[in-house]
Amino acid sequence: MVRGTHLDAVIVGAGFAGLYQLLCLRDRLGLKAQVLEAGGDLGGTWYWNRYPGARCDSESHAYRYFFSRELAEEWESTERYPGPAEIRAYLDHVARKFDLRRDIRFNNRVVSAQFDEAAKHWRIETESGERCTATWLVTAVGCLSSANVPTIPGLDAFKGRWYHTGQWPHEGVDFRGKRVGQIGTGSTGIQAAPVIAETAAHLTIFQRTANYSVPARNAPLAPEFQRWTREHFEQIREIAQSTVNGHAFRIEERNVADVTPAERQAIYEAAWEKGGLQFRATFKDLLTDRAANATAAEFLKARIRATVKDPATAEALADIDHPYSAKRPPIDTDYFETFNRPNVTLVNLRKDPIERITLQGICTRTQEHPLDIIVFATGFDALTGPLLRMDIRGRGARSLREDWKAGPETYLGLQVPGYPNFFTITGPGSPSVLTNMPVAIEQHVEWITDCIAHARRNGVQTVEPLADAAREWGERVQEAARATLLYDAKHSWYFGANVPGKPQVFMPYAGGMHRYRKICEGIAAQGYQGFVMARA
Ligand code: NA7
Repeated sequence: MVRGTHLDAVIVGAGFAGLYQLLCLRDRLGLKAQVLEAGGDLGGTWYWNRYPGARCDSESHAYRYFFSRELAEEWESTERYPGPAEIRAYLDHVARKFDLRRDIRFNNRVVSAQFDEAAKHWRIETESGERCTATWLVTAVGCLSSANVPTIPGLDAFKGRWYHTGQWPHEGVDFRGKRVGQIGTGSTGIQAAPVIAETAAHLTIFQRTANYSVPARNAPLAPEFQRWTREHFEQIREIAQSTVNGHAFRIEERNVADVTPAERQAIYEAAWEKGGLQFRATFKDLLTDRAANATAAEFLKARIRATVKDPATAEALADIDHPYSAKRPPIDTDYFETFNRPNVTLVNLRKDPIERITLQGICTRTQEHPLDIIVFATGFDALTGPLLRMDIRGRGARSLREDWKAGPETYLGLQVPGYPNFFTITGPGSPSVLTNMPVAIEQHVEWITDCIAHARRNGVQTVEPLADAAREWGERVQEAARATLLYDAKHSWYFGANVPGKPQVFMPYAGGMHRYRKICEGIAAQGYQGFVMARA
């Protein structure tokens, strides 16, 4: 239930971003604020993503809030990478500690928000028809929360069950004795397949784009490491807040060409043994120099060939068409080993594309694959999807869906021209998905909080960016991407390429979290340059 008719602030979403934004606006600024959340409980991404094998790719000691040392001392992570249940428990702990639940309304999906120019506030409506108004509207809807179920003819008539990994049933899915088809081999599919294969009668994996993966090497955390992370809270925070990606490890200063081939091989082997996203931090030019990147790519392809016993399957898995890390690099637990199981088959969609779904299964060009269950590990309508699912209207009832037809236009990924008092936490145009998310979230939440505090102190009624500032920022976002190999993988979801009809624009800011943080700080210090702060 939406309480009251007018609020100072409405925050949409109760994940990492929404909780911290509520805490900042309510307890630090004293605002009457409320969170509206579509799900039945806290968690955001982790409320919905409960598929088999789901686990965060960021390490536990970095995938957390850094605003409170006390909080860090109270919370004990149990594994190297947190799973969805542990993340939800952590957020529940945060909500209890700061008494946040009393201002969160669950099962309230926001469907529309319109800026009322005369009253200078937002009119917000939920799916059930509840209405409220708010001076400030902050979206904390996540970047990967709008499921992408591809339109494949025949799905409606499929006699079996089908699921999208991002909308997984809370009671789980029983794969025992079932013939399962999994479409998608991104981070999610790579996590899910080994676990599904353990119980399914047969698992057929439909691969469109072959992918690199590095072992995650998840394990219970040793008490000494847990103690170390508590004792080194400030150092870990300092690293996480000053690195390119917001992780608690630094990218090595060396280039690939600085070492001999033998040294390079030893470095890659050590990183492989260590496991995780740190593999891409072994050399500083991996994402900027094609030849450098090719050495990592070859190392990883050789690992696939050495692991997968069937040569044709190994070749299909190693036939990767983009530089390492140019698409989001997955980490895994026994993914390639899974293809050595007798109950697992790979279908290479590049050679044998899906034509339709039949009553009994999936029909590719050459054959029908009979299935009881189809798992869509097909990703998300990333970054813009969760925002555009709502009908957001700014000045003159202009529509965000219309304004972003050719791609998102934001200033710093924080605000949109023509949409006053509207802030987008980790919105398109900010580092967002290229980072360890909680670090990017904290930076945005604190910046937004300071901006609102500044506006209130100065009698400012509306804050919105200049159109020119947004246009120039958009150019900087493209420029930053072009300086990296991320720009080479035109078929990645960073460009929106996974959703048919979506404009092909590189969406996140690839210039680095450390640089972005300084840009935002500088803009605020110069009196919010590029923003219009209107008093009337
Ligand atoms: P991703 O990374 O978008 O992966 C989705 C996968 O599904 C990928 O292999 C896609 O192939 C495949 N896909 C998507 N649509 C289709 C169709 N129509 N047919 C066949 N295959 C398809 O999503 P994830 O959920 O794995 O990961 C999202 C993020 O969550 C991840 O990056 C982390 O940040 C956490 P494609 O590569 O597009 O050819």
